[in-house]
Amino acid sequence: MTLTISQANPRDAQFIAAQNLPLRDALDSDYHALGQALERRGVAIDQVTKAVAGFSVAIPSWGVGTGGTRFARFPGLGEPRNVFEKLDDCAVIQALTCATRSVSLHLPWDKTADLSALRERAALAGLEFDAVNSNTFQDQSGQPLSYKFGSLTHTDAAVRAQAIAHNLDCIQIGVKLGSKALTLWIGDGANFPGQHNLVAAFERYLDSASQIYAGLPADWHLLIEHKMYEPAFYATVIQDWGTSLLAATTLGPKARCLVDLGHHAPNVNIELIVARLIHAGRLGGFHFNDSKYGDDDLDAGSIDPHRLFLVFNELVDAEQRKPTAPPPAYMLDQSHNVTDPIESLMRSSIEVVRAYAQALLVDRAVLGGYQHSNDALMASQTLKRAFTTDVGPILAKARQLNGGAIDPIAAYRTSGYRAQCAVQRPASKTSSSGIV
Ligand code: RM4
Ligand code: MN
Ligand code: MN
Repeated sequence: MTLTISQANPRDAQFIAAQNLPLRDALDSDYHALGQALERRGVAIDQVTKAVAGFSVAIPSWGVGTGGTRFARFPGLGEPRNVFEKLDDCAVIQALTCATRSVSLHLPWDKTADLSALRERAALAGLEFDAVNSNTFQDQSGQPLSYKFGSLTHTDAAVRAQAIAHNLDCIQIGVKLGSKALTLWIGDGANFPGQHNLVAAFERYLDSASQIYAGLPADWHLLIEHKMYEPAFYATVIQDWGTSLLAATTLGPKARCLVDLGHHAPNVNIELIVARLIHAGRLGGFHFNDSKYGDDDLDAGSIDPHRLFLVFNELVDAEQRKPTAPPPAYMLDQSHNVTDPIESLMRSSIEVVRAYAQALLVDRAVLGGYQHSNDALMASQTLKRAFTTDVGPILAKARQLNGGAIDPIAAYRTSGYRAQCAVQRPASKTSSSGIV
């Protein structure tokens, strides 16, 4: 890819308006045509656009750096070198897409001595802080005890105490930033049969997690994230939604389950898991990404957009049945190894919003009728009709109404932001960017 050398600020309202100008008329006519088609289906397009314009998915701070695999990482140009620069990149994504109003931090990757400056920088960019993520899946330099054989479930109480203290620290930092949740994902598990006592390891988890739970402020949630395998290859302690739900119900009402789309066995019906967690009143959050084989962390909607739609179909169904229930925390969780992370995050947020918009188009009264009369074909057709509707004009109109770009990726490329970063942010060997 060649980089455009230009000095435009992609966050500047005038720059965005100038990019939108040549696209405006075509959008208006596409939007009008879609509005007419939807009207024939009894749907008022402006209502859908309004809901879409209010939707937001958080950006993972670790997503703006280039990711890698366990084989290699190929750093990108102008990567953010600290949390402030990560926020700057998030601000660009938000300015152009207007669908990413918050950032999810990972600690200690995003550690800074000046939390009030960080909060101020975020406020200036119109960004808030979503859930904070703790990290006890790797050792940090200078850390007294190692997590090689686990953290919250380690056999040594001193290691568990160190991991608990880190999580309590994360809560304190999150409080100062205005976060309302701690996401707990641990890599703990066994590589070989016999390595762990499977029952005892889970009991140690519950004991440690309850000490973290006790440190939660009254208006906070603990989001428990499960993952089937990796880094442990035989028996991960919090491996599936059943264990996650068991932990949440044992810990108390502030504990909820977080579903990362990449953390399941192949062919698992994720929308069914979503439905069960909604039933239990314990669906606390989402990490969106896409995958073909495992925890691939590919761009949301890039492999299986239909699954994303089916997940949103459950979420919208729940939202409409119980409008007072707080929605789960929506976050992206991806690793961008071969693309410009800003571009991947922009298109991923757009794909998440697309699935939401498609789910809003499902005629739920009609669907309920077909379900009741056991008309399997027409029930599934009702979903398909919503999924196959091109909601692109609604998404673009919502962005435009919010002051964003009709075509965010084109505007971003025209701005030359990445080339500007390449000059301003010379590569540093100690960069904490990305997942390796
Ligand atoms: C894990 C999991 C967590 C994320 C880390 C970096 O696989 O998805 O949410 O914090 O990766
Ligand atoms: Mn995740
Ligand atoms: Mn993951």
